[in-house]
Amino acid sequence: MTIQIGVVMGSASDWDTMQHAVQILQQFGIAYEARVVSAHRMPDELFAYAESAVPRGLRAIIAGAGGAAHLPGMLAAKTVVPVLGVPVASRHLQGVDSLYSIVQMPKGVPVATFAIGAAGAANAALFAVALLAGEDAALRARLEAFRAEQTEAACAMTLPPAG
Ligand code: RP5
Repeated sequence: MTIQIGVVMGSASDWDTMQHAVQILQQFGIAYEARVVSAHRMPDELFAYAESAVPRGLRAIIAGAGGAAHLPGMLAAKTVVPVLGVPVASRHLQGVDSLYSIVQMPKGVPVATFAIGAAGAANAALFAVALLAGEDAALRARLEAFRAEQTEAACAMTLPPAG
């Protein structure tokens, strides 16, 4: 099966967050790969990964990193495959540094940036599913069913008495 979505992260310590993206891809039966590609510790591998994305047929790359999070931007600099950036919560600045690093791409090289942490990772994967669903009616139906389930759950919510 051709890998459609790449999930990369700057460190194994990002996995707690990034596994939420992988869980969604698994749930929707998307062919994915997940690996560590550190921007500052393995820049040659980062370039090689980005340069291989088009020839390998990747449809999107979900890239998570924390701190001075160069990984998504540098991947985007080296490929036209859409890069979905996930800011990982950092030890000292709680991921605000990661968010700013990823979201503030200068004009011309975009990175689609998601929320800090697990919600961002899951949403990046759901966004990738939506991209693929544009050309896959069965996948689109599964995505619509997923959304309908959330609607049902929200409609069924009740609140406890006040006080
Ligand atoms: C970044 O530095 C990684 O994305 C990670 O979020 C952060 C800390 O990395 P480790 O020191 O845990 O390897 O490159």
